[in-house]
Amino acid sequence: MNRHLFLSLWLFLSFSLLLFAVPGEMTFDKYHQPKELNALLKSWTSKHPQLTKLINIGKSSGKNDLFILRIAAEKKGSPEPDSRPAIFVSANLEGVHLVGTEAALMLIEKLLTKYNSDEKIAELLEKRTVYVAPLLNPDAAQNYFADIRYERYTNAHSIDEDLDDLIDEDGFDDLNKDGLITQMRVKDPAGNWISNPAEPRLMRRADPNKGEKGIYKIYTEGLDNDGAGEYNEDPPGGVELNRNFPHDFEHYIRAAGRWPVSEKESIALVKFLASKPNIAMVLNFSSENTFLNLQQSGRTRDPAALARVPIRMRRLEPVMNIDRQDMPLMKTVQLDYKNALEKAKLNYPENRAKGVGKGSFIAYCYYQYGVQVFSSDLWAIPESQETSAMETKRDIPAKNVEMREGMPKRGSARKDEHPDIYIPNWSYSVLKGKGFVTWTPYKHPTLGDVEIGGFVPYLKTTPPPSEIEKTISFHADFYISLMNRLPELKIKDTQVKALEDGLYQVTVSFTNIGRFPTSTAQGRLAGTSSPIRVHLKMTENQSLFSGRPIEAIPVINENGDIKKLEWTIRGSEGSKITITAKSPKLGSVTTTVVLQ
Ligand SMILES: [Ca+2]
Ligand SMILES: [Ca+2]
Ligand SMILES: [Ca+2]
Ligand SMILES: [Ca+2]
Repeated sequence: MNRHLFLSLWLFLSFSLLLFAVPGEMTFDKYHQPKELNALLKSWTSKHPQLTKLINIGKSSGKNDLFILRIAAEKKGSPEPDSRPAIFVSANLEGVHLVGTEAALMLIEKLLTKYNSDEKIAELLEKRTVYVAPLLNPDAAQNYFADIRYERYTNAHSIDEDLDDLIDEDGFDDLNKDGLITQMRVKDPAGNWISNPAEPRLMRRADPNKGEKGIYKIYTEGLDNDGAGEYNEDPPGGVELNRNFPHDFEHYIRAAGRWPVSEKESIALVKFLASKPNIAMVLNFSSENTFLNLQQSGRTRDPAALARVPIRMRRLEPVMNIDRQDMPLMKTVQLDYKNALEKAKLNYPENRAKGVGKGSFIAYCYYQYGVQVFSSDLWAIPESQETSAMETKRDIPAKNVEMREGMPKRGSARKDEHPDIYIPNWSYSVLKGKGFVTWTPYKHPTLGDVEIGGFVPYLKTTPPPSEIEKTISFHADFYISLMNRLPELKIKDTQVKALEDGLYQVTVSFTNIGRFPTSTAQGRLAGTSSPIRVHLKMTENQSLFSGRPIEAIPVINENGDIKKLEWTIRGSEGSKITITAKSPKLGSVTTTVVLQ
């Protein structure tokens, strides 16, 4: 082949490859930085103007934009998107749950790109509205991409954690210059930590009942920057947003905020929800997994606090349990989720699913905002079949093994002795050891001889890039299937019966063909789920003999439950009456009957 021809062909080919590879194709094999995410949202809005609207609900403490993407197909004749029954999808309020942000992005992508090809998605977006907030704690999430990485849950609202009149004066320091903030362990007779006899990489508290005595103190990697005797006691940032909501709020705990919704992000979110009474369901991504654990886990965070309240005073506490009437539905969805997980061959260790946290966003959404709420954590470190700790011993430095001397001898590390035992094994086999920093000696200016090491930040919350796509795709599909289950109000039947003296009996049957009831029992209890209001519109020469012109139906259960309303009306034969039923979370239905 002519050399020039070959060269130009080669150039042409590589150029066209470049052209085809770049546009549009979204991949989910990395975590998107907040600024990339914002650019993505903007590009989606310009690419799909008929389907999207970008809503800015304000800025975080760190002056990052808080975006919500509204997705709804605007069609002639269908109601305006903000007044259709809606679903709110929230992600990454915790800041460390980056995989939640990716799941929200994939959900958006699926809805937008499948609108033209998938009938169910088209129907969903023509009937309903989906609001997606992919990153609700940008200040904290930013830290994953920082030069020095540490797990951060707090926004940038600086607070004085240790009340020394200095703000953010003592944060973490990357002493061994590996770009990660891990731990320091220091031999100290007053310490109450030991390294696990069979797995010296892992630290746990010594159990005096078993004759163990602590030999280590543990600190987060850093210096005593202000020389006040404590280490890293006041790092940058302040409030954990997913503890800053009103339900079961932890007063007097600084990380939870000074009062419920004290933070820019949380108040913006609550205001947005309040302005949208059409939101009927919240689907959330956080470390809380309500499909596998419905408990109010915040409850057990501090058992001592629980014991202080006398039983007769308990009723003053916030509601802590899913309402009995809401339970069967939750159970049904849980079962569907588990079956779907199994079908997708996604192995999730159920026993590690976290329940709902105190002051968390989803606790607020269910108990006070009063809607259906589901949350998934998307991923957990897989627990392989009892990998023996002995197998992984080869990467334990000999020096650490020496430290086992003087401690009770154990054959192998058992799960009940150290529930985290599977993590180093997984890190070793899947991450090729990158999940754990081997304990290495370091000369600390004030603590003296220490060792720096431990789990790398984000290990437990953040799947490795190769594992992102499978789980987020599964969950995006599952969430879309839940959106399709929303209640749907229909008029099933109307009957008119002529009585004597120009009186007519009008009966209308309303039904709900969706797979969720029209309101939650908790929402009715909290007074936040409005009933279905039925209006009877009569003409001047008609009058109501019995029944009321406006009726309220508190709830119609799922799967075709029926509620009947009856009126007796005086009017002339052949005249018409219009009956309309509506609720912000259901939209409206109308029928006209003829008196005859
Ligand atoms: Ca201090
Ligand atoms: Ca301080
Ligand atoms: Ca380090
Ligand atoms: Ca200090």
